[in-house]
Amino acid sequence: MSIDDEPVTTLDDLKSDLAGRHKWTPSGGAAVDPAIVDADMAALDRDGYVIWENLLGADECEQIRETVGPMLSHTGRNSFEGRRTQRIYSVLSRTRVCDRLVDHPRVLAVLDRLLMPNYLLSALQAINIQPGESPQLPHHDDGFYPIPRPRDPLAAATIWAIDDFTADNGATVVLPGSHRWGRRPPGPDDPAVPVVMPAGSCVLFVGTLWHGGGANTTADARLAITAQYCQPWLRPMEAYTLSMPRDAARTVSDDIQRMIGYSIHPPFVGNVDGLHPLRLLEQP
Ligand SMILES: O=C(O)CCC(=O)C(=O)O
Repeated sequence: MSIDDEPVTTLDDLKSDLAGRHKWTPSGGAAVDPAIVDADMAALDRDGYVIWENLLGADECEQIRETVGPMLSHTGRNSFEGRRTQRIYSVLSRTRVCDRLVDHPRVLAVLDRLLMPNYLLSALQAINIQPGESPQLPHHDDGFYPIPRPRDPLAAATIWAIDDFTADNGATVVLPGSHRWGRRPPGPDDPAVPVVMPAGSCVLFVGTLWHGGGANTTADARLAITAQYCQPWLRPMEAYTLSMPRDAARTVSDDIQRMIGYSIHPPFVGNVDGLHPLRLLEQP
């Protein structure tokens, strides 16, 4: 390109991809049949959530359980984390075994429509709800961004069942349609539905949907992996560019690199010293 080729003549031009070496590329979600994504989006629009059964095989759930299980230790520090719930934060910086959940094509295909290009991974946690746990306080996941409702979601979450989710072992409880509510919290008359699904299944819901972990009145724990995603112009909950060593960041997929901050929200958000952050991964 010659120095006289001017790519920016209006402010709208600043919203385009100005990167030279590291242009935006389609996500792995592009491989999903658009008719399937249309149906997922219709469910999200109507209910605020969509359930996909059996996306993982029993062997994949077992591999996750074997890897994550030994990392589970202390229980929550308050009733929101869950006094009888074990959590592992920043799973992405500890193991590669959940990567296939984070960049699963069905998930990315929906996020590609729901959020802006270069959306970010906000959190990747394991949540093990133990016997005796009480229901978690209902909440919506983008509630800590101080932008009043009703509004479009600023984020989305997946919860992957590694154990079967049943009505009494702590299955996530959702309030269908609550993503459209204004400022009001749930009341006793609002229908709440446990997300009953077999191990290997996933529920994806928008950041405005009211939900919470369920009570576990059984004798067995309920293990789940949750990945949360947010708009590329928001601060994610977990700071992966701090927690993931660069050598580890080099080993993850292009989609995950993009989602952990090796990407730009045009024109400048996320730059490193004026350059695209992927240049850091090119350096030895
Ligand atoms: O574990 C669950 O089913 C839901 C947990 C949750 O919503 C949360 O901790 O924010």
